[in-house]
Amino acid sequence: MNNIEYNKKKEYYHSVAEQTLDRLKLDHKCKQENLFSSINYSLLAKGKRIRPIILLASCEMAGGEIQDAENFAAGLEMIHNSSLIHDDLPAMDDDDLRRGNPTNHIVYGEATAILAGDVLLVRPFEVMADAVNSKGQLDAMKYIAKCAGAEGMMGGQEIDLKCEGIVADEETIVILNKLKTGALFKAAVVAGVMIAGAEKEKISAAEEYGDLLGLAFQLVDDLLDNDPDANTGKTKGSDLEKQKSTYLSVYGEAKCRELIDMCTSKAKDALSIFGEDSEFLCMLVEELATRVS
Ligand code: GRG
Repeated sequence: MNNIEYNKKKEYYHSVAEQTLDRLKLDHKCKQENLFSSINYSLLAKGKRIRPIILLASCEMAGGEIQDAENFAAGLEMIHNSSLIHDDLPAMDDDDLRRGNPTNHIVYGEATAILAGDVLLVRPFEVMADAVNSKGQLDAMKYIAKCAGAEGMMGGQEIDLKCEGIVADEETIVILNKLKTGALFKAAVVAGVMIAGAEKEKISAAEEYGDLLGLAFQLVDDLLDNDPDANTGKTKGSDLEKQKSTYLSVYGEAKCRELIDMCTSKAKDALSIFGEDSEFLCMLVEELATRVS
């Protein structure tokens, strides 16, 4: 697959994600329209949509049909958006800029932002349940729930909050990032292959790729948070200001870059069981390693 074919494919997955989010959005006239508006303010803002892109690509890589994965891809993006809204709240990271826009609670107030985040956590299970037609899809829904919950992203956030203002050790930093950021990436790849009905070895390969991609993604994120030229759409240097231990503070820039290369190469190896069908996800992990936003 050359770069033009890769970009075309990525644009296709991106448009499927956007169309599905649009199809599933809540925007009818009712008394709680303000809540719908708050939800759509965050959900329909320009995100990179990496998690749904990965889920759709992973389903195709394992021989599945895109239509069977659409609601799961959109559901996962909703959960991601729920976590961003809650993460930005004063009780958590207290940020006022997200995707280049004022954060949800700045525009709609804290109480409505909490509700918008709550809806974006339950609505996914409604839209995924609507689409369940196979054991693989049911397994995917359960896997996504586990990765989002206390043993996944939310558990990682709890560790992160406890680490504010202290110098965390390397083991803690690795676990917190594996859960907080890595779990939803792993959910994306694994749910995709489950929906396709893949066997155990392929699910294990997807888990390995997801863990490595998540690690590489967070390493890059920590570098970008500290790079004045990077376009992150967030307030720069907030980790430093909140005295958070990050990969950058623990390893330094040179080792972070070394680890990004190593994770990228191992992630590609992990997908060898899928042969040529893994080309898109191999190119994606490479692109994410060199991203600037
Ligand atoms: C209520 C679901 C829920 C969660 C509560 C707040 C929280 C627990 C977890 C926070 C998890 C979090 C914000 C992790 C950071 C993950 C991360 C690297 C986000 C940035 O992802 P991108 O770059 O963002 O894909 P875009 O804007 O492109 O979607």
